[in-house]
Amino acid sequence: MNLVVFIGIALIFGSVPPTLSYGVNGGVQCAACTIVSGIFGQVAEIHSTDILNISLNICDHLFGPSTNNACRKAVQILEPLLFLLIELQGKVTPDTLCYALNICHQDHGEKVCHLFPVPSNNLLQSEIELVKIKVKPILEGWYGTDDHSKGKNICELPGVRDLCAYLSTIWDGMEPAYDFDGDKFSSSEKWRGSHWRGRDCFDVNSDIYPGRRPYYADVNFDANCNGIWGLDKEAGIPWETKFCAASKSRGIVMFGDSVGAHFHFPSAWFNPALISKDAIFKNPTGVLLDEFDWPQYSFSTGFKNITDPELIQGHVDSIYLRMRKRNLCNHRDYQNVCRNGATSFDLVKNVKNIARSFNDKPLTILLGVFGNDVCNRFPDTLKNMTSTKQFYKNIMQVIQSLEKTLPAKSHIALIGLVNGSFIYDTLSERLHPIGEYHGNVRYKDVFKWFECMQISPCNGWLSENKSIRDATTKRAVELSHVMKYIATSYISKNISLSYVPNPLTQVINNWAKKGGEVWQLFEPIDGFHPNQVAQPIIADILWKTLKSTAPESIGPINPHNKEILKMFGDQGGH
Ligand SMILES: *[C@@H]1O[C@H](CO)[C@@H](O)[C@H](O)[C@H]1NC(C)=O
Ligand SMILES: *[C@@H]1O[C@H](CO)[C@@H](O)[C@H](O)[C@H]1NC(C)=O
Ligand SMILES: *[C@@H]1O[C@H](CO)[C@@H](O)[C@H](O)[C@H]1NC(C)=O
Ligand SMILES: *[C@@H]1O[C@H](CO)[C@@H](O)[C@H](O)[C@H]1NC(C)=O
Ligand SMILES: *[C@@H]1O[C@H](CO)[C@@H](O)[C@H](O)[C@H]1NC(C)=O
Ligand SMILES: *[C@@H]1O[C@H](CO)[C@@H](O)[C@H](O)[C@H]1NC(C)=O
Ligand SMILES: [Ca+2]
Ligand SMILES: [Ca+2]
Repeated sequence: MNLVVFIGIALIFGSVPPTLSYGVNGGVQCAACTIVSGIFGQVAEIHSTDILNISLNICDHLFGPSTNNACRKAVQILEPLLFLLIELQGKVTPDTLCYALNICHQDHGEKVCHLFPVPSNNLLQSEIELVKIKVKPILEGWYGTDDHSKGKNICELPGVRDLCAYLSTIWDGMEPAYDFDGDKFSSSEKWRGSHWRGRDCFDVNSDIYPGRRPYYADVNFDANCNGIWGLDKEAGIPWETKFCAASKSRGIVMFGDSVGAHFHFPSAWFNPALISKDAIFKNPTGVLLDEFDWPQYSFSTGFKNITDPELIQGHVDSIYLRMRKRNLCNHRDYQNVCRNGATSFDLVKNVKNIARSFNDKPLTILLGVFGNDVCNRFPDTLKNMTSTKQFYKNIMQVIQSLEKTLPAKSHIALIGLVNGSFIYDTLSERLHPIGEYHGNVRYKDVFKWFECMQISPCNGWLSENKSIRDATTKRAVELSHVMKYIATSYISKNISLSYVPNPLTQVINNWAKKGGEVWQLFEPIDGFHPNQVAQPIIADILWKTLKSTAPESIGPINPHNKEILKMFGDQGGH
């Protein structure tokens, strides 16, 4: 089985904490089983004999070609299942298979959930009984002959256990895995490295990192990693002093959730016709290490041109790039401190992961939780949303802890929540990628199925019931008002605050005005994260807002940019 997809889906679209057991009727694991069987069933239709080879091949891309990597072991354990999948394809739906495996089941008092169409629940039941006979020997091979009727956790299987452990380790912290001096900046890209924060130009000295003030004017070395150092011997002035001292240079932080981190699940991995192609699995490890996030291409801290078109395509523009262009002294001074699924409660905990001390250069923080405070997976979704009172408390707590650590003249831009009404309206009747091959699964089917298993990334906005969707929008608007209220009423001695309405409404309107379709702006797999088409448009709108409402947040244009370019070239790159 394709464990990459398995685990990716297990995080249901970047909106939930990295845990593999929640929901009812089998929850996340049932979802993963059904989706993976769905995709691999389609692969089996196209290249039936190659399915094992394709899986092993994916493992080799993931862990390097060695005969006993954790993934290969897992595939070998799951191999009998792959052959069953080939045998059953076209005869029963993936739901049936996962029920027969008991990964999906019907908990007491819950409905039967299924993603793919079945004529009736009775038929589903009788098919399940038939397939159960076929999977019995497989289950006995895995768990022995004792009672395997209870739902077992796939991560308990011998070969699969290592893989699950590996993934939970890499998704544990928000600090770089490779950071030899402990300053939270890294010299490698992935695993919370320079894709997330400016590259550490000397990773064995914690006094050298992006965003600090120069050390003795950076005459002897580049203490702030902006590529500018040394002495203008003719004038007897350090270059850093000459070019940057009066420039009001500053850094940028994106602090928030999966939207800020730019969550993206490569849709080629959902495409049975492409899944056998080598190119699309060129770098799955990197995707995993970055938690399915692509901050290096995001509207906030993106800095890199896209070079993996099999996985993601489009143009990159960001607040960081524009601040850098405005003042080259800002080079590498960016941090993306976002986590998939973060709510305002998580911000209170995650704020300590922002690397900035009182003596560093001032910072502009874009603080935005786009929806997780109103999005939850519970049946009584409205009752489980963050209240305005609690939201106020959380955001104030974040601001107050930042005030204690941020350099003077820092700025916090509070970004309002998204109005998610558009999601259901634009997607519900469209085919979901998992259903494209057979034309049989629409987004509304996926939404309903998630709701049924209580694993929905957002019961409120993905509900069939319009009054629930409207109530969700209402709460989001109220929480945005809280942010606006804080930004306009809270007086701070040390920092300034501003409110930025969520840019997505304007992004959608501008796009529609130009004749675009709304769905073209969002990730096809999950339907609500802004995709790479939307990212540069968000950057543009956000930039214009910041420039007009809080010009101090972006700083002035540095008149020395041309000289810096001439003297220091690409300033060491990113
Ligand atoms: C699997 O791949 C190997 C090497 O690429 C090849 O020799 C073998 O024939 C393939 N097996 C199948 C069933 O396609
Ligand atoms: C990205 O591509 C554009 C256009 O090809 C080029 O002007 C720019 O320098 C590139 N940026 C980086 C960071 O490589
Ligand atoms: C959801 O709301 C219900 C009813 O108010 C409450 O009993 C339950 O604990 C809440 N669940 C969570 C996870 O907040
Ligand atoms: C503001 O900065 C000063 C140091 O200049 C610090 O002592 C003080 O705690 C800060 N104020 C607040 C409200 O945190
Ligand atoms: C939210 O967006 C919908 C369109 O998707 C619009 O009809 C509605 O008025 C908006 N609600 C608010 C409160 O802005
Ligand atoms: C929609 O939700 C509202 C509020 O929870 C409820 O009162 C109403 O009965 C629901 N409508 C339908 C058709 O289920
Ligand atoms: Ca470091
Ligand atoms: Ca420097």
